[in-house]
Amino acid sequence: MQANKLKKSDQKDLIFELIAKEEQRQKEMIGLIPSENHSSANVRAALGSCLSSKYAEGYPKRRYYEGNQVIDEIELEAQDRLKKLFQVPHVNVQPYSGSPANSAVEFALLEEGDTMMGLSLSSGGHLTHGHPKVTFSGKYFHSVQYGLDENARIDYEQVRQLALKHKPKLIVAGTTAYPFILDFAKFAEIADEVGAYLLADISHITGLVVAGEHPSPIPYAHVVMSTTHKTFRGPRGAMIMVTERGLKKDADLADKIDKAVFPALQGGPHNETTAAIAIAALEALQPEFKEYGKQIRKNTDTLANALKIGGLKLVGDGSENHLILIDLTPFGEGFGTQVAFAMDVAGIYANRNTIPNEPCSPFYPSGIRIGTPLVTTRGMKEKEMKKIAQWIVQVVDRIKDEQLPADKEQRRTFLKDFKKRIIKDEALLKIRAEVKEMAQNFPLFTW
Ligand code: DSN
Repeated sequence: MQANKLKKSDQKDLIFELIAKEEQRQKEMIGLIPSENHSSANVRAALGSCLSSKYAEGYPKRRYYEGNQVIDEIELEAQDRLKKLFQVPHVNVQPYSGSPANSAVEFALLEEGDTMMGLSLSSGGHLTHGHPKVTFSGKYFHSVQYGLDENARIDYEQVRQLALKHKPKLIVAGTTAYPFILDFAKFAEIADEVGAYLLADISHITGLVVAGEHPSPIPYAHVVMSTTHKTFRGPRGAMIMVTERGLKKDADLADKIDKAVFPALQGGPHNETTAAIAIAALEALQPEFKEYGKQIRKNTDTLANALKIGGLKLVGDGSENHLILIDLTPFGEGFGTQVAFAMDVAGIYANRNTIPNEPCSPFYPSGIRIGTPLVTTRGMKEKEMKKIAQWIVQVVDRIKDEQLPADKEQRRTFLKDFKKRIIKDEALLKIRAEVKEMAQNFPLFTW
């Protein structure tokens, strides 16, 4: 009980010690999770501000609480900056994060039982894009999932055939583990052919779109949704944009989206996040942001090539965005868990991930998902990417004999024992020391 009492100064609270510990971890390690990013001091200052003390249910000038004069100005400014950045007529900045935002779009556009289409999770899609049985989108709607062709690219002919057959009301073009460019024009052509709405979920690639390093969905999609904390480099949050094309298809579209976010699915917006999104939008409007996007692409290509030179196989043989999927099947099926854990011991954190046509299982996947948004924000360039690739190759080589037992019952015991042993592995700890030495030279956020 004593330990739970507030100390004289909040600064001595254990939680602050843990925050400092996490900051140190981030500084000493190399983050390759493609959906994470470091944000600026200004973004973080807004998140820790008095704005979180205020309720503001409703929209600017139409609130259900008094005292929102300043909050209104902040939300309108956030909307204006994003409208300018993306050249769209309508933006909603209130969704709490990506999944609530996608749920809101689906709730706005579909009735229970209506058909929607999205990329399957195992092909690099997202849970909220209609993953069957366990998700809102898969349970309440009739979900049809499309997949990839033999080159690990979206199979647009399959998308078209499925759309013609099932006549979806909504087609989602969006990914979470897909290393290639999305052809929004092709998606729009298919959506138009069957009269569907097209939702582009650009959460992973927003920063690249802003920087001109990925084609923009704005001329093609009716609704564009994105989280704000990935390549966009803002706070944890999301935005839903309605395009001119969307308003042409459905004059009430903006109103439907707003009503789905509030009051249908959410209560009071997180004003501190709204302010931080506005700050991130201003940062993204600066010419330096384009340099950031360019460097992400250079870093990803360099990392991908160096991994291939080191003997690793990549899904689709490379990357056209910020993300790389390493296919570990040449070493053995279901090797992703061991590699992700060993990389973490060596100071490099990433995701274990399924690969297309996963031969093992989502619990024991055969791939690793990595990306360069975090390291690029830290100011790392091609030289560092080559070094990181070498370390990853060394880690894989070090543990290549640590294969999952064929017997499913024995897998859990094997992994428990593997983790216990590998956390003390001298070769991996030596890499960790080298990683720390390099990482410490790079602040978390450089401009
Ligand atoms: N969790 C996000 C990602 O890692 O891609 C998707 O929601």
